[in-house]
This record gives sequence, C-alpha cells and structure tokens, in this order.
Amino acid sequence: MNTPATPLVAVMMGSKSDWDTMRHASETLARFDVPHECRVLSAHRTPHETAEYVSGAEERGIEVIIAAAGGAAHLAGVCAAHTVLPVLGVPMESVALKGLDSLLSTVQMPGGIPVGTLAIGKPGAINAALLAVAILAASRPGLREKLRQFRKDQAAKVLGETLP
Ligand code: RP5
Repeated sequence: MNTPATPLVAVMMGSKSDWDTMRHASETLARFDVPHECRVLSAHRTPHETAEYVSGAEERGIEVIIAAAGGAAHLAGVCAAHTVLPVLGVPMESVALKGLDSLLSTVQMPGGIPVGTLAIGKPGAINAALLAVAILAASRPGLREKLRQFRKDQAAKVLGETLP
C-alpha cells in the first residue's frame, strides 16, 4: 500500500460553497504533483478549529497556506496571525458585491501580518497555486524546471492560437 505523501500546501476555504472555485487551486497543485490537503475551515464559524489547524501546520510539514474566503473575508488574515508560514489569500466572488468586499477584506492587512493576495475568483485560485509552487520551487530544482516548462507550454499555446 502506498503511503500518501506529506502535504506541503494547505488549501483552506471558508465554506464548501467556495470549492467550485478553489478546486482550480487543487487541480493546479496536482498538475505539479505537489502534495496538498484541502479543508473547509471558517474564521467566524469554526474559529477555534481554524486556529488549531493553522498553528499545527508548520509542525506537520506544511510550507504554504492558501486561504480563500468571501464577503467579510478575514480567513487569510486570521490564518496569517497564527503562523509564520507564507499565507496566500484568494478573495471569493461574492453575490452582493462581486468579490470587491472579499478583495478588500483580504488585501488590506495592517502592517506586521502579511497576506499575499491574489485576484478574485478562479484566476486567483490558479495563481495562488502557481505562486505556492514558485515558493516551494525555491529549494526544489525539479519543481522549478516544471514551472519553466509550464510557462513554455503556455506561451506555445498562445502563439499557436488561430482565429476564425
Ligand atoms: C465565507 O462566506 C465563505 O468563504 C464563503 O465565500 C461565504 C459564503 O459562505 P456560505 O454562506 O455559502 O457558506 O465565510
């Protein structure tokens, strides 16, 4: 039986309703064979469990945390308060304000506790994963090579586009 690899990235989201967007982060990490785990944990609905999970992340081998939330989106900031691991925030597109509320809640951290904030919604989910890969690749040459190849493939695809 294969033992599952120790997760290097934690993908957290405030609600299961965020999964349709955040699955793109998980799929991107999987494309680079980065072991990761995905959890629904909320800054306001499960505050104690969130703090406990993040506080223990470093000891469990996690190197990057991705935290997605919508509305009054304080999940990434709360996570960052409980760890010195890099925290990447992904603002979810909300119904009421199309994610502007989530973006401002995530990005406007007062100085001292950083959250690296990505774009609203799916592009942010993909880029959070790619940035996590880049962070991990700083000490993993094989992963850095995969990232270079990804960029090359992406460029080739754009250059090969034809229009009707
Ligand atoms: C946030 O509230 C979640 O991250 C989600 O984006 C938003 C709405 O959550 P649900 O009411 O759909 O569970 O905490």
